[in-house]
Amino acid sequence: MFNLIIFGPPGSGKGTQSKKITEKYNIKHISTGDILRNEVKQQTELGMKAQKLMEKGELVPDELLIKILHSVMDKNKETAGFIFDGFPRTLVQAKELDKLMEQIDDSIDLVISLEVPDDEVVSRLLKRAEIEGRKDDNRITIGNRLNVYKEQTSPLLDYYAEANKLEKVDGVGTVDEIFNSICKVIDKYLMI
Ligand code: B4P
Repeated sequence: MFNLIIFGPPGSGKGTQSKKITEKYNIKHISTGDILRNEVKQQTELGMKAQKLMEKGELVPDELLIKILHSVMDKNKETAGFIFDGFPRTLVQAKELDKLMEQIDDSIDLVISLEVPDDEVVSRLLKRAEIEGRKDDNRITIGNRLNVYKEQTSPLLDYYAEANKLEKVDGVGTVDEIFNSICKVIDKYLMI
């Protein structure tokens, strides 16, 4: 299996690039943001718990995310690999993901970090707000999401750098330019 994490601040293009990676490399895309938004839409018990936190730009508790992940991985045992988009976001989640991978005799192969400056992500997310009207894409919540990213999520960069799994990619440019840079990193790893 080939297992990849796509990492970066909110609005860095994780979701956008994951869709293209999934198509090209035929691996299963797991977006915890999409899963949570779907739960909110259906107003499930989990969705109702997550909604308030997401609208404030806070993280949903680790134990809920770990349960979700466990269940999605379990339903996709036949896949050629996974692309994790928006997960892990805390050290607890990263360690739990390592454990889940171990249970299936596998591991995370590569972590691609999309490097995008704050002013660029803010302008992308404000633009998306006009098009899609996502409740967490407003100036105040975006500011909080960036703070949460810096405090709780960015320390994972050290975790994966120490494990020799981290590759940084410039996340500024056209979607296709960035995708080409990502493919070069993946192909080098897979030695295509
Ligand atoms: P996510 O859905 O993961 O939201 P995100 O970080 O904003 O990234 P997203 O994938 O949507 O955006 P993208 O960068 O592709 O999470 C939302 C919330 O869910 C979190 O705040 C949290 O509350 C909760 N959550 C999710 N996972 C969790 C976890 N593991 N633990 C706890 N809580 C969790 O794209 C952004 C915009 O940029 C798009 O409009 C896109 O079109 C545009 N764009 C992309 N590439 C571009 C480019 N190259 N140039 C210009 N624009 C571009």
